[in-house]
Amino acid sequence: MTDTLKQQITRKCAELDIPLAGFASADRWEVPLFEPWVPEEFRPGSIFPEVKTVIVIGMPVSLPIVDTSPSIYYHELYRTVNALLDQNGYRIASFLTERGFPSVWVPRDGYGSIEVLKEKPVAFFSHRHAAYLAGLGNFGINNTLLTPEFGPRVRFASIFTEADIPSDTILEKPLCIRCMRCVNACPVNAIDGKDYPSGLTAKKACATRSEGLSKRFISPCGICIRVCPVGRDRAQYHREDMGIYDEGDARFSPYHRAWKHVRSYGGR
Ligand code: B12
Repeated sequence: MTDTLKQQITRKCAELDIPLAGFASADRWEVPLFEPWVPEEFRPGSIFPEVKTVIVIGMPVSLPIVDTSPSIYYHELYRTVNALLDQNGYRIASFLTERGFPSVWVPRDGYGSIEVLKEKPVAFFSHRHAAYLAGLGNFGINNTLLTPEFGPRVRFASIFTEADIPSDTILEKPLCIRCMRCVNACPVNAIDGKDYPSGLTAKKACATRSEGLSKRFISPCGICIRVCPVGRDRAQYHREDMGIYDEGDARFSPYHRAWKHVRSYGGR
């Protein structure tokens, strides 16, 4: 039996070491699932009118490196994962286009600089909403998309394709346990503690912090994704005990020493 296109794409993702891939019909953006919903001009059909399906790929940021953030170490990881996401998104779009299904990738971010974001903290397409509609996870109080595999420690890119591919099931059961660790840990009090989407991140405060860190070569911040207890990556890296973030907990002093060491080099 020949593979379906969905199976071929899933296999291609496995070959590219992409652990998460989900599929959402572009029609899913047309039925608001909560308010405020994605404004019309930000939907796939407004950006690439031929689109039938959005494929979302997710690549993790490794927990032990995120644990050192803000640091040059997380900064380098962020840049590396970003480059891989964009290259892989481009490759999958080319793979489909060559097989007769015109496709384009959407870069993982899509903004020129943090100065631009401070004026207008919005990109032309939201990967978090795409990942949600493609069944990869659901929103946490920290305003990111939490996944069963990596909690919020995963970055996304999307592919718009003319191919009509069956959608994945949206994950209804909330993953966020409302522990409020992200709210309490945010150094600029940007997270208000309400459930998404009524809860909002103070985008300007968050972007301004990121700007400061960027001047020191240690952006982005990442603290709200670091302290999230959700995600199987915690067990994978043996970091399930959240006492690790209590700097006074002597059981974890080797970790605290390691973070202090890493943070002391490579940035300002
Ligand atoms: C701009 C941006 C930022 C800004 C603003 C953050 C914010 N809260 O929006 C800053 C620099 C502060 C930032 C910070 C971070 N970011 Co950021 N960021 C983005 C970016 C580039 C665009 C987001 C966007 O504009 N989406 C489009 C709009 C339509 O969506 P929206 O803002 O959610 O709008 C909704 C509501 O506001 C509402 N709405 C109501 N009224 C109106 C009016 C208008 C005009 C609009 C447009 C919308 C709107 O409608 C929308 C639908 O519900 C995305 C990449 C991308 N292109 O998706 C990454 C992204 C969201 N960031 C990401 C991450 C990880 C972070 C950080 C953790 C830093 C880090 N990298 O370590 C922090 C987390 C901050 C937080 N807790 O929210 C990841 C999230 C991954 C995940 N698992 O969810 C993304 C998806 C990047 C990626 N490719 O993976 N980010």
